[in-house]
Amino acid sequence: MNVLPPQGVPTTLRASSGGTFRYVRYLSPGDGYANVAEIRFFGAGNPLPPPAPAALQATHSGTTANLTWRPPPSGIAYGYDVKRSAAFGAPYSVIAADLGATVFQDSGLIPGATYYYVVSARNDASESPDSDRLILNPAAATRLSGTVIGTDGSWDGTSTKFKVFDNSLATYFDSPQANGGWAGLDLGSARKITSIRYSPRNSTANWLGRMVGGTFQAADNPAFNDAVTLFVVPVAPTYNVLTTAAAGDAGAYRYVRYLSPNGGHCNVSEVQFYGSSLPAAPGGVAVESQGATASIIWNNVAGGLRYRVKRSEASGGPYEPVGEGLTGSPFEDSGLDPLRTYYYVVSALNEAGEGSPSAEVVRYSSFGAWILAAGGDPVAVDAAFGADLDGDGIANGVEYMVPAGVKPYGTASARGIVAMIRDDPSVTTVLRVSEDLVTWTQVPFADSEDQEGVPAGFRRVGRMAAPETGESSVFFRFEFSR
Ligand SMILES: [Ca+2]
Ligand SMILES: [Ca+2]
Repeated sequence: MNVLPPQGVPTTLRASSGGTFRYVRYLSPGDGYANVAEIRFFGAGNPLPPPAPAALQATHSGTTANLTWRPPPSGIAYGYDVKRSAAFGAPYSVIAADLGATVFQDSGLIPGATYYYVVSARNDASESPDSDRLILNPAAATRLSGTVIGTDGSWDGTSTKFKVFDNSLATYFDSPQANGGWAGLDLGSARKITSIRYSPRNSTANWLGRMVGGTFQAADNPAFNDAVTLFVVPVAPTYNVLTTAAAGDAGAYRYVRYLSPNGGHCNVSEVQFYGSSLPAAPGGVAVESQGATASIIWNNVAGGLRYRVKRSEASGGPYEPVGEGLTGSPFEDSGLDPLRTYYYVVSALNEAGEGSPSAEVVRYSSFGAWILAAGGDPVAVDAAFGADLDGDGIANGVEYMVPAGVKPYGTASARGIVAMIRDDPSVTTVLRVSEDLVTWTQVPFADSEDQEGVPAGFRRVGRMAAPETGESSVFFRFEFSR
């Protein structure tokens, strides 16, 4: 050990030398009195991934932030990766890998800029999930205000719960009761808490321990029944500065508070809650498509920091994300099957999470696009492949597949049929032949050698055969199905 280990949780150390041994021990340093609460030795085998580190928090000043966290509450963790993002929704970068201690100083920051941090734990097996997210310098606009609620009165007649929210580190709450005191806010409506900042009673170090084990909570009722825990103060905090804590990923709640540990008299000089509401669904969503690509556009919404585009091949979903971390419209989707219909929705994200999806927009198949171009509604009954949108006696599918019709083709020695059909593999095309218009026999056909003048998306096909002996006339027909 070369750092002070945290109390109350196991610290895992990587064994430094190989070989096999029968005897193992812990040897105390000088003046250590062999003080240690518990030791466990682990041998060969593959440990499970550890749970995420806990209680990530930071103090910062100027260009430097000092991060601390707690080891995972169980499992084996040899090292820690610190990850940072300088923008909401941007990927995290590992800025420190395989740290042996639960502290890290990040320097070179832009003063006042917002940074996002998570920490993961490692062992020989794998990496833990990321810790709760720490937002350093949360945007001032996301600071929440509300009506102060909590334990009435004070020890000294002046240090009431209102001192917790008066923006002064010099004033603090000193509850008349040692246990169970609390101070909080009624936010007026449910908000998702994204960040917490706090500072202990600003006096001498004597009072700092009174916050250890104190809990930040959120609830949907002022009695805090069934409250959820956002953060537990892990160690005696530094005084005269605000510590920023990672808020647990809970839902949106109207009531938030700091609940004192027993014996703490709810001593705390200042608490700030930050949060957001989920962004609204984007409007103005539309899609333009050309072949295998589609361009999705939308209107950005207030409070939306990033956007997500999701796609499905069925109306109503389920949708899969295809565009992530987008800062705005448009998003270009590619690799599409031109003949398939795709359904898109767009949602906005911010620190509170993902807002409701937009109305669905449709990128039609080429047949659907043809119906649209013909003035029809692709989902209407008369737009079906076998229906007749314009009432001219020719089915939609036939008009779509052979817009120029079918031509007989004959010479002295051979006769047959030729047509320019759409190159749509979702449609099955069959050629049949009959002599009496009663019995129809399927016959093969082939691409013509002459493809000159055939527009993109079509091909010329046909069948040529010599007349059989005694044959008078012969009829051909193409059949299309999908
Ligand atoms: Ca204060
Ligand atoms: Ca028709």
